[in-house]
Amino acid sequence: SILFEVKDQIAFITLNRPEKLNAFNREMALLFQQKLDECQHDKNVRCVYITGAGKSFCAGQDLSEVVETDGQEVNKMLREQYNPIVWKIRMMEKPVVGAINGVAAGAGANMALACDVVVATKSSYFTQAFSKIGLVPDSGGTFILPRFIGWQRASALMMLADKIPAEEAEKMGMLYKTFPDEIFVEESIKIAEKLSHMPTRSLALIKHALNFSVSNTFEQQLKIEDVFQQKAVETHDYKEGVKAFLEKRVPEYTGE
Ligand code: LHQ
Repeated sequence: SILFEVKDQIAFITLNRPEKLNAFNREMALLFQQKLDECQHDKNVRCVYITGAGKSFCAGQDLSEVVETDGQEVNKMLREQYNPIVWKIRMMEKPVVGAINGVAAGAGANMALACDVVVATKSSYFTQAFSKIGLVPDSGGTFILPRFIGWQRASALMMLADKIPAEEAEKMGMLYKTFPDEIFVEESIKIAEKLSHMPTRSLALIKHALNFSVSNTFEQQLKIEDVFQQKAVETHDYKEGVKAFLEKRVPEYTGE
């Protein structure tokens, strides 16, 4: 249910249940986590690229498997399946590209939002599908979405469960860029390639500084910048970056 390949320091994770629009069953959720862990620990991986097989990104939970689910079971699902996925994406010390190649619904939409650089095909769309079936947005959606697009729009999207075309989502601030479908794979991989050659430690620190910024005061955040900048200047890539700049050449970053 998950395809995984590491190529030129990019880990490609493909959600692969296309007949179900890549909806999650337990196996897929656990495998996804395993692959995210592998990406975190493999020094050869300097960027993670997440996409869906076929014509969709992910339709959220496979609803055919939760017909009789009770509160306790849902609690187990969130603790063991969904929460760890978005947590691992946010904690990953490397950039994660969300390559949204079709519908992103429910937990699938909110996982997409958790990625560091989200790009989408023009024909894709997002839907906070939860309320349509009597549920609450999960997978971090109630945290991330209002911070991206503002309380009012988040509130409306979560209540109405409207389908938001990618270009509109881009204008709202839910994602970085959209590309025409024909050039999407090529263009989104270019972004992953660029990130995989950048100073990985710096990108990880940027990511964590942003993680902290959502709950810190300005004063606390200035301290975070101080501490993180100290870490950044001690990396090989910083030294290489400055040296290459002064020598007017292209830097060779190692991710260390
Ligand atoms: C699916 C699904 C799907 C199964 C399409 N499941 N089969 C947490 C805790 C506990 C419980 C529940 O969930 C969660 C987290 C969540 O993610 S809740 C939200 C779950 N997701 C949804 O509610 C979305 C349901 N799907 C849809 O609304 C539509 O399918 C979308 C808008 C995604 C796509 O619409 P269409 O492009 O018109 O495709 P379709 O509806 O015709 O779907 C194609 C097939 O895929 C179809 O099967 P079939 O046998 O008729 O070809 C669907 O039944 C199946 N499918 N999503 N989530």
